[in-house]
Amino acid sequence: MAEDAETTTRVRTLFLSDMHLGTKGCQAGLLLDFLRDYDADEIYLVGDIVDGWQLKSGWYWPQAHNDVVQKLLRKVRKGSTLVYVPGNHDEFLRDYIGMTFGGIEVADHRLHEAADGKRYLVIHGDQFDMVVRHAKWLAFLGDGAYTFALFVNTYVNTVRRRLGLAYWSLSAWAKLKVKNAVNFIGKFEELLAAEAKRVGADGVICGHIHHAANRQIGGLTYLNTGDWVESCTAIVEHYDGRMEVLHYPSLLRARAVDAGIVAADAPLEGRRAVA
Ligand SMILES: [Mn+2]
Repeated sequence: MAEDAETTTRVRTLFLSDMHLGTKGCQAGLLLDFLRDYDADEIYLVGDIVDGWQLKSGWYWPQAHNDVVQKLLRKVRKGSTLVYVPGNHDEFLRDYIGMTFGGIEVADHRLHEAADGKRYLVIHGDQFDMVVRHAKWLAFLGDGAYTFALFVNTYVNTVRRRLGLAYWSLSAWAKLKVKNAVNFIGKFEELLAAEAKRVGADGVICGHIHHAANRQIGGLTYLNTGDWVESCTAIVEHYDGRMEVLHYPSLLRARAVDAGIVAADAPLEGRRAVA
């Protein structure tokens, strides 16, 4: 029933990130429903789709997580283009950048041209963790230090992976420093917008910090896909090039209210968890 053309919304592009499949936090049920509701010509998986770090410390792979993968593969078979931009939790895929598997392309980042001609840098965003944390020092040390921090960030994560250490998470770290979390998110957003400008794009579409957004920063469009652990959000590009952040629990509630199933002031579906 959910596959009916009537109930499926088709969009030009769908951007999803931070599903963290392979962890108990992943809201695979809601994600499956979302994937039944939306179809796209092109799908970008913007990193942290499968949580390789978590799977290494104990296998957790329920049927629903399999279903999500099957659902995505099915969309590819039916003609959707799929680009997988790995993040830090699925960085094992970074060894396969530039390769294509069964119609799925693995890319470190990508310039996406929207229907209105706007160009967006699509990147997970963890590459900037080190810069966010040491912003003051780097500003003091200058341009070379910035490039060096980007390099060190990648190197440190690779070494941690080889040593079998747990991943280091910017969002978890920022949340511990609650007072500063807003500053860190702001800094992350500014840096990603600056990177888009540096590569000559009009905006950036990233994930990583589990904080969906659609805002203008210094004349650039900053879009964040959010996640499927806490907020259950995605970005869609409509056929006119308009970008929209979808908060799926809100969409479900609006539908239920329309159908008279739920009162307008009922709480949102989906639980809150700590990433
Ligand atoms: Mn990440």
